[in-house]
Amino acid sequence: AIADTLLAAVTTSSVSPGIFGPGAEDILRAVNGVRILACGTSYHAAKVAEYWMESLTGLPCRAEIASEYRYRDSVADPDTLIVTISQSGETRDTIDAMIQAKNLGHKYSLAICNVPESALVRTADLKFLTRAGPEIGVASTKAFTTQLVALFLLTLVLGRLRGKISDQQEKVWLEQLRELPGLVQQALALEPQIAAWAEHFADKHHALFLGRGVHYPIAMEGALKLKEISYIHAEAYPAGELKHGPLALVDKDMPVVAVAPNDILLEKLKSNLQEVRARGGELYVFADLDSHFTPQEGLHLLRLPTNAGPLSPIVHTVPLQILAYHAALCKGTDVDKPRNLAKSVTV
Ligand code: F1P
Repeated sequence: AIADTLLAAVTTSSVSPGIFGPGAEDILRAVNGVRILACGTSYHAAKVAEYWMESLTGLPCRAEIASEYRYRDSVADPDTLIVTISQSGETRDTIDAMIQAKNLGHKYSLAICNVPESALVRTADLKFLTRAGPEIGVASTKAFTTQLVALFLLTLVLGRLRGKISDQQEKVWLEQLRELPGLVQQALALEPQIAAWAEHFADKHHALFLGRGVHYPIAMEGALKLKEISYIHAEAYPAGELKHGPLALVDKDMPVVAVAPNDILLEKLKSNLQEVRARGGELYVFADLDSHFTPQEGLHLLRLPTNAGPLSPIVHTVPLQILAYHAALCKGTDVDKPRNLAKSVTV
């Protein structure tokens, strides 16, 4: 019953939260793939969805940077759903990428957006409003986590319409979605410890963020937040790529942040982290409550709640946002109005 209610809400309702627009359910039934276009933080949400979509719905899914896609002659499959994501709904690159997709032959578009009256929402065939409320600052934070929730719901609906997600499985995930605010609260409670970590970042010029699988885009988002508001240069790498280049940079002056949930990739990640330690890199690890780490010098560890399954990327986002915030406070930068950045990039 819960699953059916959700399905109805997100396919036919004109009331938030739901996917609405003419023929929404028929369109979602007809699509044979998903291509997601977005910029900045919203692009990182798209990258998370790429993992969710392919593993939970079986639909091919590709996330692309809208500012690149809009200028390229991509091959269009008309039945591939174009999903655009934007906090502001006014990002020129994202709007033009959606128009480009239509010109290339894509039949259907869906906008996931925080601002109902925005140009992006007006242009898309289907709309999914996140209604996170306005971001106070320039950097997108709560918009990102709600974009992820919307993308997870879209994944559930597409998976269910394709018979890939059972009623029972859907019930479990919906229950986990209901528990999400409590898990985020627990992550927020780590703020004092994260603030103490941030002091170690304030005098550094570079930081490296590592993650694997669906948490690699979360590492990307952590690096972007640190760059945007503290002006510390930060890069994110999938941890398995360390040995293909970035290991050359590791030394004691470049903190290495690891997104380390207790999932099937944890053991692989741990061996990547040992490679960092062996070269004198200081590790700042966000683990889950139920994962085992042997204490060692140079390994700073904080524990989030027990692993949240497919919703883990949402929980793991929060401490990275707090880390960037406190690093910025330590450096005295303006967290709400970072230099050179605009709230929405309309040109
Ligand atoms: C995209 C974005 C933000 C970033 C900054 C500049 O915005 O890159 O992710 O934090 O505000 O714009 P949007 O399309 O999600 O509104």
